[in-house]
Amino acid sequence: MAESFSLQNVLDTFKSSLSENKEIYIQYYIAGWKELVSFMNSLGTVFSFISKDAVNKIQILENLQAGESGSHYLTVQSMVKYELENELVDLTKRSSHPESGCRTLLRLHRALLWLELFLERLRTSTEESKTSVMCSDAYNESLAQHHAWIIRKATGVAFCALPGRDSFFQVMNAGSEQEVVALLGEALALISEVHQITEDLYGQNNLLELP
Ligand code: 1Q0
Repeated sequence: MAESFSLQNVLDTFKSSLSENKEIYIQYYIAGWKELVSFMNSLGTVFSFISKDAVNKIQILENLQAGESGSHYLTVQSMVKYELENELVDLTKRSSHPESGCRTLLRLHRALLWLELFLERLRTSTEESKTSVMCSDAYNESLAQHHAWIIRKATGVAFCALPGRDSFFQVMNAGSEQEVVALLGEALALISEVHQITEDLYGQNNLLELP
């Protein structure tokens, strides 16, 4: 990434991920996550276990896109159709397709809900609000239910190492507090649209609990 992190970049990449007919381009969806991961890496090594997993999932999707069947991995919609029609998804327990695109993207999709809840808390926060609390509240409402105890524990420790609200507002690189809040609103509308489209698609295909 050439230029430094900004919320605008994240917003722009997720914007590019939405096609005219509301399909989601995997390439830009992944690019959005890459932006977020690079930001997380700048927070310190306490977060390495999280970014390693995110990078691993991004890599799995990139490999699928670069592979022989890459053309089927253009959008989330085409991926779901292709993998289901060709029985490339482990539906009840991990066996012959432990790293399907569908189950891999589902993990990022669940994390996107965390991001949505966290950014909404940041947007409506006051100077006294603690990022660690906002972060763990958002986590408990989303990802935590999918994580084993040991991961929840490690995640809790990492949250305590988060910088304060001021640094978050600065790092978003969007100007004054009011400008950040406005941009957060814009980003949230988009992130929640992308999340909802994926949620509906996965729900219709019974993919929301993939092992
Ligand atoms: C800045 C704070 C970062 C907090 C991130 C919260 C998410 C916690 C996730 C903990 C993941 C623990 C590592 C392993 C988990 C896996 O077991 C799990 C399931 O996968 P599997 O293969 O075992 O079934 N994996 C996941 O749930 C995927 C987790 C992906 C997390 C991606 C997080 C990317 C973080 C981005 C930083 C966002 C900064 C937001 C503020 C930006 C301001 C514009």
